[in-house]
Amino acid sequence: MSPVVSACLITLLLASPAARAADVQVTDAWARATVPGQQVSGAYMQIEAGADMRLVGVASPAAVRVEVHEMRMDGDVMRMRKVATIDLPQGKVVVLKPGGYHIMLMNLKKPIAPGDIVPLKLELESDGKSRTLEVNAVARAPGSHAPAPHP
Ligand SMILES: [Cu+2]
Repeated sequence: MSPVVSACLITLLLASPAARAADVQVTDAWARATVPGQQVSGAYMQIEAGADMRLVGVASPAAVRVEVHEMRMDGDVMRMRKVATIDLPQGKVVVLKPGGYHIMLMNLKKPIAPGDIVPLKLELESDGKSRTLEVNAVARAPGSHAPAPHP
């Protein structure tokens, strides 16, 4: 790896809220801040697992219900569906982002303001064993160019 690339990586890691548990690395975890009246939000992050595993669920004290969703283009139509699991292959960075996989926070207990911390508990499964990984997503302003969370 070139020194330039290494320096960039270090900068990225320092700039992102990172969580590590044994062999899983989560970076750039963020949630979308809400506008008044909004009951749902989305959370996003990058996950790199050091061994094959799966994300099988997410919980959060910020929402009554939390689901893992996927959005994808079906022809010209953007469709969303709930997924039971997301595969996290060893060494591959799996990106949860607006328009793709995301964590859907439903029936929010209170509004989310930019800068708020949204705690998330990821349920991971590998080799028949499950464990949880706690991640703090930092709320960002809702007015980004990314697609808004759907109800
Ligand atoms: Cu969704």
